[in-house]
Amino acid sequence: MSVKERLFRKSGASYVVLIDPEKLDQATGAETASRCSAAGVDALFVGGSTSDEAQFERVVTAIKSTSSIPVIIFPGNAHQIVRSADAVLFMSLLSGRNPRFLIEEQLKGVPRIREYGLETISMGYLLVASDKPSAVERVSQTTPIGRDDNDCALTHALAAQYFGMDAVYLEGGSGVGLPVPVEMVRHVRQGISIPLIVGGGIKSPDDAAERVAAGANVIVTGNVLEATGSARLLREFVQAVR
Ligand code: 1GP
Repeated sequence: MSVKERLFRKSGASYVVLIDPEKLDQATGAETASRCSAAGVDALFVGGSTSDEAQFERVVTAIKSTSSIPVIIFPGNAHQIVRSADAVLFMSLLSGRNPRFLIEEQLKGVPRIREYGLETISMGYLLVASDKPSAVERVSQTTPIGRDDNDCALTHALAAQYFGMDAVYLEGGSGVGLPVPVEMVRHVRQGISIPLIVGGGIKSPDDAAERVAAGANVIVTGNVLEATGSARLLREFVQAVR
């Protein structure tokens, strides 16, 4: 079964944990992956703002050597395409108008994806405004979609679908105070037929469950588990999403 088929279940939603190799060493990365796997987390996204390629590769390799959980690169730039991963999100920041993140970084990544034979999961990445500017907004220098602009979000999501992309990601931004509004998740879900990933600022199993009820196919969390590291909270997230 491909990583894509495992990520986008035929029934029920998936829960993914985001790991940033800049914030942990190999041992901690491997330990976190084992804990996620034991709790029933469906996959790991590995990505971040770092461009330290060697550190990125070390953490992914350590995770793969200790755990069978699928590792999917969620690249911040083309340097984060590494051989040891299972798949890569081939994503375009469609909500922005910065050519670097629409197509330029992707072109830089193509030769390595080809060389390593990595599975690609194509994704329209849509940044949604929160209570404060997110790191993605700062780094990409793009304007997010307004929190109440449901039609703008849907139009962009449909553009991803019409391009033939595998999925849409509604991103609130890592570590923000307010996740993507439930109403926006519902509006986009009702208008598209491809899988919908939602992440950024999700802090509780209830936050996650509300977005699954509104139609999210995949929920992504990062900071909440980095802060607590709690195995119980991990299991609660798995239960809430399923
Ligand atoms: C960021 O959606 C992810 O791309 C995770 O965000 O760290 O806020 O959970 P958080």
